[in-house]
Amino acid sequence: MAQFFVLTTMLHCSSFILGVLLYSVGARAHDHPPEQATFKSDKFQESTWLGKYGLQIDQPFSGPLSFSHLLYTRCLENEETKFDIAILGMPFDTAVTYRPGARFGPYAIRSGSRRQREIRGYTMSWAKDPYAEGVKILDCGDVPVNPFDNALAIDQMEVAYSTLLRRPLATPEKAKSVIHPRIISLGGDHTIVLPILRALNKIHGPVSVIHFDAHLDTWRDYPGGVTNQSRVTHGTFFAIAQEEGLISNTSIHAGIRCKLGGEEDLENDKSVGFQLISGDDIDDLGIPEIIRLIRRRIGDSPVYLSLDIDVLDPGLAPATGTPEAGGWTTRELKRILRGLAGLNFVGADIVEVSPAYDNAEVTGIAAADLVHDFLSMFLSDHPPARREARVVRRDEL
Ligand SMILES: [Mn+2]
Repeated sequence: MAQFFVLTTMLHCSSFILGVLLYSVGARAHDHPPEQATFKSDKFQESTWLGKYGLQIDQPFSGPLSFSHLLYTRCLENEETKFDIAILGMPFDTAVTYRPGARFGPYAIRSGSRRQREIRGYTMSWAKDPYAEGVKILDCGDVPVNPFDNALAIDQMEVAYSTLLRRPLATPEKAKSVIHPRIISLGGDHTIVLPILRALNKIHGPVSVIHFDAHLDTWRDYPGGVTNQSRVTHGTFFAIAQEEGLISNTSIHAGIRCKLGGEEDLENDKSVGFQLISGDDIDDLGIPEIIRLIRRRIGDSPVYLSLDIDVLDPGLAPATGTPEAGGWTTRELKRILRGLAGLNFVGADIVEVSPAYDNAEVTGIAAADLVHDFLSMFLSDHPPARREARVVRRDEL
């Protein structure tokens, strides 16, 4: 008992001493005035925000959400709005075979782009800043797709795309051979490409397709589908596009690795007009050969690029509807995209980003970065020269 008394007295004493110490530290801090910012010139004596700080850009982590902080414009309704390249969201996800949620893809890609902005768009890999080329790039908002009626939603997407495609260019003098605005669509599940191809067909006729994906997306039908509308899915839209004469027979897939019904799926795929580069080909052929094969297949024809985020390994892009193990890395894909610059691109998309399955925005950030690559690719006449490695010499260490 005596020992207990001694112990508690000691504890009381030590907490008293600690309290006194803390109080004196606090009192000393209050002896000094609060820290004052020091300014470079007298002009910062004003008391209003604008007088003192003037116009400031939003921080990367603040402000309304638009792609790379571009002006968010409702281009479909503002009929006078002109642009050369439009970012357009298509939040449609009601034709998927597995995990839904890609309706939040445009939101996730815009959110993943928050550290990107017009004043900081230069990349060493492209040796280019797409925002410094004198062309007008706008975030044109989202198509207000109906979430209950797929036929209606698909018509809305086609009409929206056609509407923007028919706008005159904002800076035709910069456009070289491009006559119509180019649209980068943010999906949405992959079905959005059917209305896009329908709209493109009215302007360009049949186009070739470069298709990055883990899956073929050329099924003729989905098992159990007994109505015409049930044929229209994110796994069948290319077959429907081919039947409608929207795509030429010089298209190509890259990154394919999904399980198939058998060899007959590959035969059918060929009949839809696609050559195939598999996921494994990145090891067996290498990136330069993959680029060469794609360029040889496409030639000078008008080409549409469709990028399903599931071409990436699920470890690097987990937030997608139908993930497949063993995919490409983001870096590999970016290098292939650089090799495609100079082809006759009429449009591009990035689809199947489904952020409910994301971790730390990994997928949204990767997708936003790929959209930045699309912009550089659209605005480059040829692939960038490989940058010489910057070797750090011993005497520089
Ligand atoms: Mn797909």
